[in-house]
Amino acid sequence: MHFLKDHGFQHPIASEITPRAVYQQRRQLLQGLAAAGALGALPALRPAQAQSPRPGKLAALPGARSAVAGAMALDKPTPYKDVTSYNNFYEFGTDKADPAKYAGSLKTRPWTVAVEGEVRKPGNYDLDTLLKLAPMEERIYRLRCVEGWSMVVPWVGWSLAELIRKVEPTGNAKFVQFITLADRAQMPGLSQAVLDWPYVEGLRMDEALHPLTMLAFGLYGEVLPNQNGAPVRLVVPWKYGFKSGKSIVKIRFVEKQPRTSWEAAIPSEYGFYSNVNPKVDHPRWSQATERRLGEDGLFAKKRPTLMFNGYEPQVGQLYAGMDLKKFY
Ligand SMILES: Nc1nc2c(c(=O)[nH]1)N[C@H]1C(S)=C(S)[C@@H](COP(=O)(O)O)O[C@H]1N2
Ligand SMILES: [Mo]
Repeated sequence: MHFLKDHGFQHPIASEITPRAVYQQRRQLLQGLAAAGALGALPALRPAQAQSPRPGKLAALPGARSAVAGAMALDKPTPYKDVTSYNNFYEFGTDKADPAKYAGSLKTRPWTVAVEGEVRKPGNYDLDTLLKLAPMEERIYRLRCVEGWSMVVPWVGWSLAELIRKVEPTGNAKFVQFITLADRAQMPGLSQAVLDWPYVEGLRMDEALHPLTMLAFGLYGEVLPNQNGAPVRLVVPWKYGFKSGKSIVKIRFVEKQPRTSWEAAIPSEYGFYSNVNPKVDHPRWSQATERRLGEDGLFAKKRPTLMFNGYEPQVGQLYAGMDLKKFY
């Protein structure tokens, strides 16, 4: 859906690259929509299907207004088509094309996220409450998969810290666990014993509270397509993609470092931290370079991978003094 094509809006700044200019234009429009009070006027969610229309607009303020302004990726956003057709979402199959093909069966409403564990205000948050919990921001982040490919995504959401502060963690809350949906009726991939379902991930408390860490509800100014983790997913841009759990149903605050699904499956390959690090190779893949979806050829790994995926100025301090080879 290219709603910008028809609305007749003239962008005041001439830009060198057409897709970027179009995109900037869209951002300005979104800004206008948000200012005009369109925020919250979400259309009904529809299941995502390959070739089907996109799920509908999701207005957001540009993240440039927020505390994370300096971290915004200047890279050209990866085309919507690539972002939504080349996915890892093993609950729908292990082929990159499977999630777009099969995630249409995911029912994203009603949806609640349970918040439990070491918090003073545990409870169930329904999707509508979450959508209004904090102002929606658009943030363009790089996403680097441990398999050696990457993309640049304009996410829509807000800092996870907004929710964390509201639920008032106790002094015992040292880690946060993210539990995602595991429903055999909706997720054909669950019949394969690839991982111990549900898919669970975790962050250290300071990582979870970091302003870059976000709960995302949309991308490209629209509601998240199911294959990207609808209706709500985590985005942790300085860590390998698998730390960013999709279709989250539970957030649990705990005292001890929780075991993640990937750690449980292959502990020698997947650590708890999994910070993007070009100097620490995965046993099966070099992490020095990466292939950018939509730019590099299918197998060419042309780009040097950046320390902490380029977010070292923002997050490096979290790991000061830590041996990143040991804590991979
Ligand atoms: N529930 C769940 N979340 C998941 C995964 C998954 O298989 N199941 N795959 C992860 C991996 S390996 C990556 S790289 C990212 C991919 O997100 P994207 O498809 O939106 O690019 O989602 C992560 N979150
Ligand atoms: Mo990944």
